Amino acid sequence: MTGRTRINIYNMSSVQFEIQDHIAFITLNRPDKLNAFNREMALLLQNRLDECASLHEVRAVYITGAGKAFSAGQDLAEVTGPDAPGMEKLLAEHYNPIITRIRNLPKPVLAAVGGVAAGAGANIALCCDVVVAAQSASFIQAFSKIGLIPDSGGTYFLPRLVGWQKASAISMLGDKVSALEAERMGMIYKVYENEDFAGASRALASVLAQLPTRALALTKHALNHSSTNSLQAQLLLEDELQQEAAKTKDYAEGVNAFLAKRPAVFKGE
Ligand code: T3D
Repeated sequence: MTGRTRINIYNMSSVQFEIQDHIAFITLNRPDKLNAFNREMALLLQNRLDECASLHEVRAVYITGAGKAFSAGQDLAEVTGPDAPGMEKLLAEHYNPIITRIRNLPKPVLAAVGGVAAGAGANIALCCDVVVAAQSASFIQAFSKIGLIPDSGGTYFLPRLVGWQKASAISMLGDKVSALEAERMGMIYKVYENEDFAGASRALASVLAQLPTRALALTKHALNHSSTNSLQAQLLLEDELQQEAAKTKDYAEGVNAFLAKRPAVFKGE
């Protein structure tokens, strides 16, 4: 399969999926509900993330939302009534598996937040490896407004991203944090002007897709352990992972390209 190959699958579905130039584009697609998660969407997203993990041609994942939102979190119309799944099921079967899949996916995952990201929608974005936003986007820990606590890793990622005090206040007050403020406090990587957002975020995904994929996966693995390991344990882990990175073809290519004073061409091998 060539790098230019485009695969369009499931494009009428609540989770659109296509692969182009080694990037898997995942679009949360319930725009009339601000891409709020119902059960179907939560399970489909898990399936698509599994495909991203298993397909060799995928070297970066780009998650965004259709229309004016990234995602408004749980579809609140689905949490009441006799057929409501119940909180235990929502976390165990919907959100926790999504967060776990994104963190364990051995490829970089970029969240492109073009509008509001609220509740679980915000925390799914914030658990990604690189988070960028349009200037008009915002992040809301909406949970306290409806009597819940931040889930989907919110209490894990937020204090690590922005520090305890900001995390605590944002979580309790449910503030609407603008994209620029989110960037300033280290919650996200970068903000683009609205008119540049789609092109610039896709270009960034393209950069990620051309980097040495296995080294990025090992970097992700190391970072996943960094906040719970002691320094000694982390040094040992780096040692182990660096030895693995040094066995890749991309490492040989990187060194050869440097010495030959030419750009490296990485293949993710
Ligand atoms: O039991 C559990 O809940 C467990 C779940 C845990 C995980 C969670 O994610 S909890 C947090 C759930 N999310 C929220 O509480 C956010 C609710 N939404 C909002 O606060 C606002 O919609 C926003 C701040 C996100 C955006 O405001 P705005 O003014 O831009 O849009 P809007 O007019 O409020 O919403 C537009 C439409 O989307 C509207 O539908 P309508 O009236 O045009 O037919 C609105 O009802 C719908 N919508 C927005 N968010 C949700 C939703 N529908 C269902 N569920 C939503 N979360």
